[in-house]
Amino acid sequence: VKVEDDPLNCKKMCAKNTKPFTVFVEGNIGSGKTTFLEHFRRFEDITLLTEPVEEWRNLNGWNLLDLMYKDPPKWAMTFQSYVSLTMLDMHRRPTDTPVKLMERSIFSARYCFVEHMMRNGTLHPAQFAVLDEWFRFINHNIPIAADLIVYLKTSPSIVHERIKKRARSEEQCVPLTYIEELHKLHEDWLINRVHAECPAPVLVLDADLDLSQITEEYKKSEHQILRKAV
Ligand code: DGT
Repeated sequence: VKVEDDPLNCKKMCAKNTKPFTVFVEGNIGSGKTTFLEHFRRFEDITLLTEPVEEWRNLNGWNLLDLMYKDPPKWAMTFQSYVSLTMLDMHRRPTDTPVKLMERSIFSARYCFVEHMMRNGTLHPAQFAVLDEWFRFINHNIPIAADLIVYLKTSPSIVHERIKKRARSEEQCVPLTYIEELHKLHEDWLINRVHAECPAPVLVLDADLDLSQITEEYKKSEHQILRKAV
């Protein structure tokens, strides 16, 4: 894809952005990303952007997340297209605080979820190629700020239990093998660095701990995140 100018007008959109210190919170399904974000709600001067799962569950009345789990070959492409759009919206959203905390990113969508769907054949190679071209186009032409990644590292068996307990209706049939494969893809991206690209330094936290102990673990990241907020 060759881009001459600034077709998406992102320079103008950027001018409104205050360039906050931007943190992506990453980790397997059920690793506690939302809980981590909630931990920072008590502090001032931080914008929290939780993942748009509710938008994925209701696009003009359609539950894309459910359609994707029920018939992956038919709906994966549609679902991932919409995930990319909603993620890009979060990346581009201007803030008036010095710190912005985001649940996931366009990078985990590509390197974990789309990668998985490509490897297991859920996405046809042609569908994968289109999603990958969109990702490259966005990545090269739209500024996506990233200053730190907090990786909530977990054991697949522990998050699998949590997913069963929280009983989100769409996730009832999620097998342990899927969680193990997603775990490996997060590790490859954030720890083993198999993709050329990791957009920011990675802080790894032990997110296996249960709720009574996890606050102490979350506090380990406060220094790096909050010093930008003062
Ligand atoms: P948490 O707070 O760590 O428990 O986070 P979750 O599990 O609410 O959020 P997440 O992003 O790990 O999973 C959201 C659901 O969407 C989950 O069923 C997996 C599914 N999913 C499929 N493809 C994608 C994708 O590209 N991105 C994300 N974020 N989720 C996807």
